Formats: sequence, structure tokens, C-alpha cells
Amino acid sequence: MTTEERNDHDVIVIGAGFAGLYQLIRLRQAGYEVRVLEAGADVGGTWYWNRYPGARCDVESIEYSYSFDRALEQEWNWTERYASQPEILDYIRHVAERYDLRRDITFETCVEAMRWDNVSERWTVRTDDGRSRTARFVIAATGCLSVPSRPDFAGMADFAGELYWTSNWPHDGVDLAGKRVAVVGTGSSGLQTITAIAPVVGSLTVFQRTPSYAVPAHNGPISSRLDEVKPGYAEFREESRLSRLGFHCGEDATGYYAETPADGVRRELERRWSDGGLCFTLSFRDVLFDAEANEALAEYVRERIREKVHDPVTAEKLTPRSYPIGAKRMCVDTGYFEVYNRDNVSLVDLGEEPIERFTERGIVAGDAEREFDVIILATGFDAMTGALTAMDVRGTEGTLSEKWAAGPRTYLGLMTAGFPNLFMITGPQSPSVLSNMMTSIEYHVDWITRALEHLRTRGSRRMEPVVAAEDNWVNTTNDVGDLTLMPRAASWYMGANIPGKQRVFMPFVGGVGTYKQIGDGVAVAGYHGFELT
Ligand code: NA7
Repeated sequence: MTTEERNDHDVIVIGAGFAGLYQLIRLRQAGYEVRVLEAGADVGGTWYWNRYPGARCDVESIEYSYSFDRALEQEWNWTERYASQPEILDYIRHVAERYDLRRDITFETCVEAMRWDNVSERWTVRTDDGRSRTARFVIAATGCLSVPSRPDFAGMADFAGELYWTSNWPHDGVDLAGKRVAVVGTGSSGLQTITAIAPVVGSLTVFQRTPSYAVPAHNGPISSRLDEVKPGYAEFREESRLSRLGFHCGEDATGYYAETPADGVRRELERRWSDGGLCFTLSFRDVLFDAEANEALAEYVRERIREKVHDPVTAEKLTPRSYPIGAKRMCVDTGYFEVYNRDNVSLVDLGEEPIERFTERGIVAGDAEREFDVIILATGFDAMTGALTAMDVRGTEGTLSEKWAAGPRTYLGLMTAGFPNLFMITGPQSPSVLSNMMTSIEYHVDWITRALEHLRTRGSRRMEPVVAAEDNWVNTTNDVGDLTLMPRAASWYMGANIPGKQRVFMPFVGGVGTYKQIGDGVAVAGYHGFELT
């Protein structure tokens, strides 16, 4: 019987993105029989769905790749400092082929419900094809930004033109040449789309609710950097695992803003700005803790926006002021602000002209109806918890949605009490979205695999956090978050972009290296805080 035909598995993994694929590889190596269930028609997760023009990773490609296999690491050659979506998808497909992964993946199959049976100590997993499978363990590799947030604008269905979501972009592309196009949303997806399509479209109108802080990518060919890193890749990766964000930011060289003279501050900001990328936010150790340090960085970015955008009124609208820099996800841009110097691009500030409704011809905002051939919605995701609570998950005492109604509760972002043998990769209350996802994914997959092997060795069938350990971790995550300026922004880190979602700061902000030390310590101490039976 092939594993596709079986209904009962050692492990079911949900999702065939970077996390699910690596989990499959590790479990196979450890001798488990695994079935991966994936909603898409192929591997890739985020990079399968988000095919919008200009889609690109904002963590550097030498860091945003698997580290588990030295040969894979050496043989793959990235072409750019920041890899584009097609190149990342090629890489994921290459991995799927290299390790012959597709034979254990069922595609176009979405998990709708999961129920724990206390007697058999197994999960029953029901999918949208009506089929049920059982497994001793379920591992949710469902991604942190995988369930789109789809605001329901009045009259949306009346719009007679083309309407697209960046998070589910048509696979055969969209011809935008010469068309009148609107983009709603100015987070990373919006910025990348706007920058890419502005030269192609007839006219572009951007609907902005909150302006974003963006740092230049200085993207370009990467070959010489790859040559430099590859001979010492193992050490390079280990440094990433112990770093704050899961990638190199020259942290050792970083001092405190409060202790740095003004000319030193300027020099450091200029150096980081000319290096480009997300490390700008780590210019000083106190940027996310000290309002004055934060404001210095924010003002530096505002100055750059004023330099780049010729029209002062537009520049002012594009200038973020209402929240600390870094408290919402930073964007990395490749000429975004300069786009507004083009004659065919205009900006609508939704603070001044809120969207009233969509019509057959376009969008009514403020007093004006603007007409479009195409509307593109780049409105984000139900982050971190959305994919987990979208499934009807029933544990020993109720559903996950009920348990998390006032915000997620996890131990280490890996498991939640009352849901035995259910693991999460990059779950809430782990560093996940505040890190290089690849570093965090590999750490969680390795941790989970070792935990399963530990259970097998000692003859245990069940693992679950102790409630007190979970409570402590939730408190720790909240306390560390509260030490920072991050809860001051209405961000998706807080669940603030989803109407009705409880506002709780969801990621662990203590850093990837610190988190690893805690996770390793828990494992070494015999999975302290977990009950193994
Ligand atoms: P984001 O960062 O959540 O951005 C979504 C954008 O859409 C943001 O500008 C939102 O404004 C805007 N938005 C959301 N809902 C609305 C409504 N109803 N009306 C107007 N504007 C709205 O998602 P992205 O996909 O860009 O990026 C996600 C992550 O992917 C990114 O951080 C990287 O990790 C990769 P708001 O700021 O909420 O006022």
C-alpha cells in the first residue's frame, strides 16, 4: 500500500512550504511514515501563492535558504542579493525534486478539521475532499502569513473591471500594460507591486491607509558575496542561529544611541542606510526600547523620503509619523518613493479621503469616484494565528479558536496545552515573523524531530505542555514585548489589522539566539514544562 492510499500515518504535516518540506525530510530520515497535506497544486507555500509583480524576499538570499545539507548549500547559486519570487520557487522545486518529496505530499487538499481522540491517542484530520486520516502526531507547517485578510469594501462585487489579491495572484500573470490601475495597501506587498508596475501601467493610483518606513535594498548581483561566504558557510549559519534576527546584522559593532555622540549617530545611520536592508533597524541596541533613539532613526528615514519625493505634499503624505520605526514590519524597497515622481502615479491618503465604496467603474473615496480597469488589493494577512484557527481544531477540552479567543497561548510557540501531539512550526510566541524565517523554521523542525525521537526512545505516546509552563511563557513573551516600543503600533504583530481580533503582541521579541538557548535548555532538561506519557 502506498502512503497516499493509507488513512493512518505516523505523522501528518500540514503545508508544503519551506517548513513542511524540511519537516518531511527530517522525519523520513528519522524513520517515520509521513503524509503532507497541501492546499496548493505544488510545493512553495508563501512563494507558491504570492506571485504578484515585484514579489521578492527582504531577507538576503545567502541567509534565506536551507542550511541542513552542505551539498545543497554549495550547489545552489542565487543570482541576486534579494531573491525574486520565481527564483525562490525554483529553489523550493529543486529541493522537492532533489529529495524526492512529492511522493509523500497530497496537493490541492485543505485541512478543515482535526479532532483528538483521548482513547486511541491519535488525531483524526478531515480534509475538504471529505476524506479523514488519522495520525499519532500532527505538525502544522501552515505559515505565519498564509491566510489573506480580505476587507469587505462596500460594493466590491459591483466592480466590473479586474480585481486581484497580491496574496493569490493568477499563475499565468496579468497584463497591466497601459491600464488604469489602483493598488490598495502599502505594506511590503503593496510597495513591491507599486514599484514594479508603475512603469508599465497607463496610470497608477495608490490608496494608502498608513505610510510605511522603508529602507533601500540596494539589490544587485550576488556572485562575489556567494564566493566569499560559501567556504565558511557552516560557521556563517551558526552565527545566524545565535543572532538576534536569525541573520547577520553586524550586531557586535552596535552600540547604544544614548551613549553615541551626534556625529557618531549620523555616521552609523549613513553606513547602515548605504548597506541597505532590514539591519538598519538594529543601528543601535536601544532603537526598539528607547523612544528618543527610535525617533532619531525615524527622522532619518523621513529626511530620505523628503529627498526622494519631489512634490512636498506627496512626500508629507508618504511620511510615517504615527508609530515607532520597527513597530510595524519594516519594508525594504527598490525605488518605491521615487515612483511618486512619475506623471502617471498618484497617491490617495485614506486619512483624508476614506474609501466609501467600490462601484462598477472604480472606487469612491472622499468626494471623488476614480475609474479603474484593474484594482489590486495588497491588504495583508491574518498573521500568525489565522491559519491555525481557520481549521476546526478540537483538543481535549474544546477548540483552539475558543482557547485563543483572548490571544494565543503556547509554550515556546511550539505546542499549546489541551492539544496533545500537535506541534506548530513558527507558531505564535516564537520569534518567527521577527526573524529570518528559514533560521526559525529549521530550528523548530529540528526541535520537534528530536522531541519525537525522544518520545519514541522512552516509549511515550503523548506530549503536551504543562499549563503552568505555558502560562509562564505567555507572560514572558508579553513582558519582553512590553519592554519594547512594538506594542505601540496598530500592527499585524498585535492582530490589529483584523477586525474583532484580540490585540495581543504575538511574537517573542527576545531574539533568535536567546530563544534557541531557551529551547535547547528545555530539551536538555528532559523537555521541562512538557508532560510526556
Ligand atoms: P501588510 O504589511 O499587512 O500590509 C497591508 C497593507 O494594507 C497595509 O498598508 C494596510 O494598512 C493596508 N490595509 C489593510 N486593510 C486595509 C483596508 N481595509 N483599507 C485600506 N488599507 C488597508 O501585508 P503585506 O502583504 O504587505 O506584507 C506582509 C508581509 O509579507 C511582510 O511584512 C513581509 O514579511 C512579507 P495599515 O498599515 O493596516 O493601516
